[in-house]
Amino acid sequence: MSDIQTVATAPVAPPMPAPKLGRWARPNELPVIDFAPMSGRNEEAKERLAREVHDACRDIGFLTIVNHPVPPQKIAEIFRQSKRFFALPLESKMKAYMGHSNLFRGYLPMDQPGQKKAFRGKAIEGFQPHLDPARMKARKPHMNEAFQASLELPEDDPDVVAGKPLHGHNLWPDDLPGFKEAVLDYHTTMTQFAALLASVFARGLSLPADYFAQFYRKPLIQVRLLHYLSQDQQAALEGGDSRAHQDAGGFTMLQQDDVGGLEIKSKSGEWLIVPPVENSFVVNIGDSMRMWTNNRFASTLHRVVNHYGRERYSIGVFANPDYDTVIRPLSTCVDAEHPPTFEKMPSGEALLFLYSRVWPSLGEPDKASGY
Ligand SMILES: O=C(O)CCC(=O)C(=O)O
Ligand SMILES: [Fe+2]
Repeated sequence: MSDIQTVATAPVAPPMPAPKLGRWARPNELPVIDFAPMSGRNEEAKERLAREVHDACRDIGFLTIVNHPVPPQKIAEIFRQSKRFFALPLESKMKAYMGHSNLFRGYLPMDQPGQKKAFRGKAIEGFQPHLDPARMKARKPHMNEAFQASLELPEDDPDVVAGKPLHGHNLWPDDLPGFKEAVLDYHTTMTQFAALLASVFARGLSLPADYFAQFYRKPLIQVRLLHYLSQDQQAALEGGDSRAHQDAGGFTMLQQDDVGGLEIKSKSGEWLIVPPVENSFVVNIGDSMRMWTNNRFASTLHRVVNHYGRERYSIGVFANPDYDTVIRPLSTCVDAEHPPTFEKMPSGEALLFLYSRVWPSLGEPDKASGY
């Protein structure tokens, strides 16, 4: 008698394809755009710049910006503060643990996905398409930790009083003088830079320069400090690849140090390593802007693979619009050849659903409120 038993099994999803190593992008493969005209008075130069940015957003969804208005001292200072924070003992960092609030702010330790599922918000078709359950399950260890902060709102802020999701105060370590001030200062500076970028996107899309300002009045802009350990090549590749993603908000403004490791998926399917350029920002389009532009702008898949034998620090700023923003395809991006691909997306609820999926144990419902 055979001792092999047949057991009824559920259909098994095909295995994920093996991830491929990236290669350094060649100088002409990723656009480097000079923002100097934005601080001058030459309107023609500004229009040219807006067109250049538009084409880069359409063709690649990633660009490197030099001669931007963010002072180098502010960038040096936020990196310095980030290194101070991550150098704290785990116990001190855990005082600001993201699980202590339901606002998705504070400290996320290395590779500790939550277990409890408490989905909030609303699933939107076509938003964050990479997040299928099979991919979520196939995540491999990726050695990074993060600290996240957003607009600091007092208890008596009307939206906080009303219990509006994602509105409130940040979590801070209690033994790091100057950290809170530096993070909030960077948040303010980057909110201004976001407004400038949004005006350049608007011009490029044949809209009034202040068009997006109506959606960024009390925006859910996040500053995310990130710290990656170096892993051996295979582990770094598997961990990074299993977290390949498209950003969710309007756009992202990223500082990376000189280690390298950010990789973007090209149209031909290759992974291109984005070369660090001193004093630059890497800016990329997120899903919200892709949807605003009716899929004209690309929200490109990217990942971080650090196998360079050095720790890596980066600082992402995610330009999410106001919670109540309803995203509809822009009129200048719709015509007979490009019919609308969706009707409308409630931005806040879509973000809330995303956050409660990627950080599930932190998705506790808000206190009793109309939301
Ligand atoms: O660390 C980086 O360079 C990129 C991080 C990133 O893509 C993200 O946090 O969305
Ligand atoms: Fe990203």
